[in-house]
Amino acid sequence: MFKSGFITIIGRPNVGKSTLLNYIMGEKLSIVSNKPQTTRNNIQTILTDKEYQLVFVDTPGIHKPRHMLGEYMVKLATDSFKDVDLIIFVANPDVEMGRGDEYILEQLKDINIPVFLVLNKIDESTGERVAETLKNYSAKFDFKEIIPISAANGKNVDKLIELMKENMPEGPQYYPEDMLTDVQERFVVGEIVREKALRLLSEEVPHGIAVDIGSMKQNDKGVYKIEANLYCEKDSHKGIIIGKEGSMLKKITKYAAQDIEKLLQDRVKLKIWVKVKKEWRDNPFLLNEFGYKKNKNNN
Ligand SMILES: Nc1nc2c(ncn2[C@@H]2O[C@H](COP(=O)(O)OP(=O)(O)OP(=O)(O)O)[C@@H](O)[C@H]2O)c(=O)[nH]1
Ligand SMILES: [Mg+2]
Repeated sequence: MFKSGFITIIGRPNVGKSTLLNYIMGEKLSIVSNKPQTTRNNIQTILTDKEYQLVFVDTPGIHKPRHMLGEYMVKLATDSFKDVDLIIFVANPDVEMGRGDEYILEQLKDINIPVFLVLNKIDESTGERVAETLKNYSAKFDFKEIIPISAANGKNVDKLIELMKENMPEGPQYYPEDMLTDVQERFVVGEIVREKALRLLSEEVPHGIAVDIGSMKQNDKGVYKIEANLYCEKDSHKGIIIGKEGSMLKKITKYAAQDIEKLLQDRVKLKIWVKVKKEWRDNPFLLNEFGYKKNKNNN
């Protein structure tokens, strides 16, 4: 009997949803940073073996939006609850349960889908803290399973996958067995550039960044020539992103090219153009341009 199903991974920003997804897949398909609101699109990944196909959805962290981009992100995450077989709610035992978590749990009460509570980052926490958080959350919601894990070192992740499988209905193989994700290479390349910017820049600068891949072509020698446009919101931000004598942009380009080479398994020549688009995060036309599209994602 073949089992399959859709599993969404939700939670507040920065709890480690994308790290967990990458660990499960054994491959880096979703970008990760220590800044909240790293993930902006729903990213589907597919894990297939002889008996199961699990289709995961990594979602943006649910937060109180302050601009149209944030509204779009939160809507993607909350829409992901609807057509799934299992919901993985990720929380951090070292962060107090807040209004954000209660808001999410309220929404989950109305739908009849099993929910697992995954307490992540236990490598950074204490047994008491985990036990206490577990108690606080259980008082608010009837979770089907509660699993403390570390997505960073993989502790208990195998157990989590087993429990996921147990909760899958009988079903078809939705996707070909060698398909890992529904997002295109070009999208992942843009995300890698954005990840390096997120990691290297600070304060409000990285949150106002969008990346669009202008062109990506492989020449006769197998080298990928990639041109990326990196958009920011202010002239002052552009200066920071380029840095003194171009030093920051050089770093972003170097680290991004290294990761893109790993992804494409070939040499990469990356050129990044920094451009200013004032307040794009509140501009419906530009949001659409940058791929934050209603009804359609990741293309
Ligand atoms: N120590 C520790 N750090 C972790 C663990 N899981 C994730 N992190 C770190 O937590 C930070 C956030 O991780 P992400 O995977 O980007 O979190 P996210 O929930 O996807 O965040 P958003 O996309 O912003 O909603 C990164 O710096 C990760 O390296 C863990 O198990 N242990
Ligand atoms: Mg994420």
